[in-house]
Amino acid sequence: MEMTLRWYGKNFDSVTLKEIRQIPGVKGVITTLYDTTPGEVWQPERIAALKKDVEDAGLKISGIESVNVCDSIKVGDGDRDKYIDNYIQTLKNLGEADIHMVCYNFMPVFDWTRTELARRKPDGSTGLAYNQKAIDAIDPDHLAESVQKMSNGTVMPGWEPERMAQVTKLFDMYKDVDGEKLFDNLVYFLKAIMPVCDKYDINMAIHPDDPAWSVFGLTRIINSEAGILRLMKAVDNVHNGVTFCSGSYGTNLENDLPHMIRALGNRIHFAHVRNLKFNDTSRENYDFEEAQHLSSDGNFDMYEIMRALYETGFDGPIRPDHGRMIWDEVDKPGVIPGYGLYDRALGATYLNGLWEAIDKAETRGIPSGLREKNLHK
Ligand code: DNO
Repeated sequence: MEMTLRWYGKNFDSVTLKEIRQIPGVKGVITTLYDTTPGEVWQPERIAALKKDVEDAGLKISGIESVNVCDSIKVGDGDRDKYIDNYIQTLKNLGEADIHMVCYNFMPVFDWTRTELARRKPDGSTGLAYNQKAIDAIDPDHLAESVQKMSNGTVMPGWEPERMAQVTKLFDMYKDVDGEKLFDNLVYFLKAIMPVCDKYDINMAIHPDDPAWSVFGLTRIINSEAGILRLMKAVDNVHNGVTFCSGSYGTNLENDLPHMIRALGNRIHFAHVRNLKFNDTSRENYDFEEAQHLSSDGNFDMYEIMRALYETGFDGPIRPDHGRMIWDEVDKPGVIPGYGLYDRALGATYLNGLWEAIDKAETRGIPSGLREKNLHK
């Protein structure tokens, strides 16, 4: 595996490439052209400039998160083929720049959803949290205002005010899109882009729905082992792969994360590894918060997750995921919720430590016989 950190680009991120370069074991960044609009072609000069920024800092681009898919493709309207052609052109431009992993999602209207961006923990740090009652209290007709109130002025990617201003129109676009239609539109999109992915060896890595269920009555389909394996089968090409995000699939405690990793095997092209702490699992008041990465701080066994990745021979980019705000970082301008420096750096170091320990146990002959396990190929 290749340890990376997400970086939003020099005009958007409060974290610098120099800082990232100083985190032990981090060799690459996962980045994007954050100011492009879904549907637009990424121009070769802009990709080259981004690459130069990263390489001048002694790092490499390990992948893109995200080339967002526009709503026309998701709902399958009359413009979708035009936008798919644009997406193919963007992939070609990325392939020619020697970039081979692209993360994207297929969630209707919203990307990830949290109800609090700065819930205070006993140690004084803050982190993102989700509470079902807070979601249920939102009147979908006044979503834009509610989101603004919830987020206290900071904005989660995908929830920008310009987008929220159009939320009624967006909901309208999806009114006839049920799970089957969304799935068919996703398959249509993937089949159309596979030839360019084959040509340039680009691994597409779909990000799961976060949280792993429908929100505000909008259907969601990439949130369970059965759902993701169905997609792998429907477009059975190794370039049709997965971002394995423990913090997203893990929101639904019925998802057995190590089992899913083994079932997906070589279709995992990118991993987001983080922990969650559940405070209430009753349906009405389901409540979880994003915890420190350590197993002992949350509900996931991070060792088992890393071990499952190791056993499948995972060699793609991995990143620590959202971090808490610690050491007064919250006061830094431009910090994107969940994407400060310090806690993510601690996460990277912890994950590297787990990996080293697993690797040494394996290569020094501590019993396992694990590699021969039945993996999905
Ligand atoms: C949240 C992220 C997501 C992810 C997109 C992929 O922090 O993991 O926003 O980047 O869903 O397209």
